[in-house]
Amino acid sequence: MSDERTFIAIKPDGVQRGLVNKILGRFEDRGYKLVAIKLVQPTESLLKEHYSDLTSKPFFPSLLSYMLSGPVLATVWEGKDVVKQGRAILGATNPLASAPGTIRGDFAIDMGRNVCHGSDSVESANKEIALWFKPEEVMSYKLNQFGWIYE
Ligand code: YYY
Ligand code: MG
Repeated sequence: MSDERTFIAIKPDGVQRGLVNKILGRFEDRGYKLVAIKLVQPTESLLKEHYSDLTSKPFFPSLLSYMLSGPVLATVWEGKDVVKQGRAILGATNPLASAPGTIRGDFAIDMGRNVCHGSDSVESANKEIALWFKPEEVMSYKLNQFGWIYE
């Protein structure tokens, strides 16, 4: 199915470092369809919901202050297998373990400055999209290139 969706965010360091165009470009170049985009200054309550599985981890306080440190570019991308492929485009959580050619492997060193977020399953993508976007902010439209990307 080519209508799978994922939530991809450029974290405050990615925005500050001017990496927005490069990160969005990798998804565009691959053929994925951008269906929602906005700059958000996240609140603590939004982040606690977003990272609800991590709130008891020792690194959570530093993750929270990192994510609160500036605007985040929130996006939703649509296309075949986009959740798994999106994670592959971003690279491993720890940039030192990320392959060159991935976003984190090309643009990051420390785990607490890994520049981007991607949903880890279709289920978490649905949860995250609903958390960061209102339904009317997520567009439905036909990509003109569709037939040149999908057989
Ligand atoms: O989904 P992903 O971002 O790749 O990793 P998660 O395990 O969901 O952790 C979220 C976020 O927390 C990660 O991007 C960096 C940070 N983090 C950390 O600072 N130290 C860890 N040991 C694990 C995660
Ligand atoms: Mg995660």
